[in-house]
Amino acid sequence: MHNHRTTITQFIIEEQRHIPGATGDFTSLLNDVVTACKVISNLVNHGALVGVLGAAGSENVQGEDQKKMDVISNEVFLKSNEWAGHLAAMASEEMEEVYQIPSQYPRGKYLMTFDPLDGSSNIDVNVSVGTIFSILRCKGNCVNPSAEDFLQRGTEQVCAGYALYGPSTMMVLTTGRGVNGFTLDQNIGEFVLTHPNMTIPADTREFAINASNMRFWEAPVKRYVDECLAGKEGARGSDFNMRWIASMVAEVHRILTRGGVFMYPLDSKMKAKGVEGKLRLMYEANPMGFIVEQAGGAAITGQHRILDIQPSSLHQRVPVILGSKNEVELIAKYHQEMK
Ligand code: AHM
Ligand code: MG
Repeated sequence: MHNHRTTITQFIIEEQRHIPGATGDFTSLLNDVVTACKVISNLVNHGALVGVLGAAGSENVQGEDQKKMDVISNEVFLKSNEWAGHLAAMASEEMEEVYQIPSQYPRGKYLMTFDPLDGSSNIDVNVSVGTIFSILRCKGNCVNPSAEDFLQRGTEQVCAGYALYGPSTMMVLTTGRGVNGFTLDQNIGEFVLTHPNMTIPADTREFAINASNMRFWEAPVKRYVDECLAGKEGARGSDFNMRWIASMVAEVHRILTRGGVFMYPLDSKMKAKGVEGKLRLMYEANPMGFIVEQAGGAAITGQHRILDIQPSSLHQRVPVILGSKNEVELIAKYHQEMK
């Protein structure tokens, strides 16, 4: 007999049946997000063949050099999601201001934030990159929402997800009822449920941090990493492994698959510049925090749970420490003890 596989569309429609009063709007919005990710996946996959590698020659709002694919992916996401009438507005890592839905289209009841191509420094060297998105309800002015309308805590997210453009293209999603992973079957052009109910093991012996910043780290992070590096002979009594891909999506995906801890902590170099972290709250830390918690892990700044932060601006940065629960709790304890 033919082996039926659940497509992402079927999965989302079945999920929607659990949401009282759902109208189908959300299902349709997610379908448009999925389409955008398939388009980006196709472009990333063809790389130099379609002329999308290299620098765009511009800077984004954060003063970072944009890659051609940063600009193209942003455009793909906007165009795929602006027309259907599900969104009141969008906000992206690549745009300083809120993106208003063009006047010829109806406005909807959701807000979406996204990082169209996370880890884009990896694109030219053919290493995994991804797309991250977070969906919120529009609670205030849904005609021309302002940045303030987006400033909701991570606990308010209706849905968060990422697409990973790696050896396979995958989509990982949560609507607050666990985490599920889908793999793109290029032959039929559909994401298929391959990783139901993803969970993060509570314990791990693997950590990820950019060690070139070691001399700037604060004491609790330095203590944690020193103890990992000391291995069997040290305080932890166990050898640890280390990874750093410089693509948060790939990093989080590894942690969802086999456990681990990811850290981009606050350091003295950032403090001297008056910045609060490297990663952005609204379209990196919150969606990833939601996914990680839904998979049984934890996500903190060091001092606080990420999802509890009351955002103060659209492009706010925060320190991020996430992954296997027991390790994240240990790092939180070091922050408490060394206050
Ligand atoms: P981006 O959104 O501009 O690509 O930056 C975010 C990325 C994360 O994916 C990754 O964890 C981090 O920046 C890597 O930073 P570094 O280059 O300092 O190692
Ligand atoms: Mg990013």
